[in-house]
Amino acid sequence: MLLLHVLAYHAVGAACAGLSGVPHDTFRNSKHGAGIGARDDTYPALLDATLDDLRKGLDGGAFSSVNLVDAYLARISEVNPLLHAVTETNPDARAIAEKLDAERKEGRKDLGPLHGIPVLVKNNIATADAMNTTSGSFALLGAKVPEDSHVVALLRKAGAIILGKANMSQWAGVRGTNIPNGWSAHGGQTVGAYYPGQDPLGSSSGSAVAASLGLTWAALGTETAGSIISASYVANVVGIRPSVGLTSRYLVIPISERLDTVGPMARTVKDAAYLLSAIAGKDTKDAYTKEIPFDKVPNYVASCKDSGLSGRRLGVPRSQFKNKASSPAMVEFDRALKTIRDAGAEVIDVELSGANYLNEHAPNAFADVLGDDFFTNLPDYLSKLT
Ligand SMILES: *[C@@H]1O[C@H](CO)[C@@H](O)[C@H](O)[C@H]1NC(C)=O
Ligand SMILES: CC(=O)N[C@H]1CO[C@H](CO)[C@@H](O)[C@@H]1O
Repeated sequence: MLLLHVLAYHAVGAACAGLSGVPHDTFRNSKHGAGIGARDDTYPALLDATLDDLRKGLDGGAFSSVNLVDAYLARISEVNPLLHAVTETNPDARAIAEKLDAERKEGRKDLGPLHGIPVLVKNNIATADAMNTTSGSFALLGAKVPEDSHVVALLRKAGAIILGKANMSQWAGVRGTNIPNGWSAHGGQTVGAYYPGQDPLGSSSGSAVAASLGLTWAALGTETAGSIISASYVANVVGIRPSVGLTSRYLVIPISERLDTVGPMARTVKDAAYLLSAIAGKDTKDAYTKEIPFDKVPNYVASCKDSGLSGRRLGVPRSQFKNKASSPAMVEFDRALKTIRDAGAEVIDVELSGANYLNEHAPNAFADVLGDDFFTNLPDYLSKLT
């Protein structure tokens, strides 16, 4: 735990207390996880707060969604000049939070699972609000979308507050073959929070750094080839790459319809599962979602229990990462496999014969598919702009 992870800890309750009178510096110097005042001691730092913690605080009246939005925005403005994880914040976030607070106060029984919870989304996921959706490019600054992307519409339906847009590698990494991870013209250079100048990988760089630092409860990223997974592992957060078509790509700035997918990035597996449950499902505007083999989205959260891995079988395609054999990450990888085995799963080595064949006989096939799809999928997105 380095640099910003130890610089400033905001207990949720303390941060909220801070915004209702306690001076900012008081909680800034508070110990990791500690709160200020009796009612705050039961809440962890924003950095560690899970959905269950936040819901408990909101339902119990210890703090409001307005308090949460204020606390997260304060934290974003504190670290963003250094890390550039967030490109824009939502000028309407507070007003939305007020409305959701009022609904909660009415004691309504039909509140969504994310009611009043702030979420950041990657800047290629369209929001039909005051914010821009640019994929990091000035070419799209000021462009208007006809409506929310399907995943954002689902988040709003679940009660989430779209807090802002997370920075990313411009055009999700296809601006050029040799540009820095996490850099975009519109958002600047995202930097990882673990040591000065840390490469955040990408392209969902801002989503990962923001989730890891508690600038938001959790964030959405997108992945074509590694953009959720790699940004997540260097930020020490949980990233899930859903099967293509499990989450709709409608009004998500594309690279390739055959590979793109929208997924959750959060600090715990269970929180990633909550977010995935909120955004998965069929959408008439993304034909790939027709292939989802079930009508009702499974309860991913219910699988987050100690016995969740027992009886499962996982394949490890070792020949695919031969060139990583000497990486220190492999030591941790094998340690993780042991943890997974200890949790009751069977772990076997597998060969991905199709991938091996492609590597050997058509090493450019992957880039060709991306390039071809980008040429048709991007104009299709642009044609929807109003
Ligand atoms: C969106 O971009 C426009 C510039 O075209 C800018 O004026 C506006 O402030 C941006 N929106 C947000 C929320 O930053
Ligand atoms: C919200 C915010 O802090 N946005 C910043 C993101 O990064 C760009 C470029 O570095 C700044 O100009 C924005 O102010």
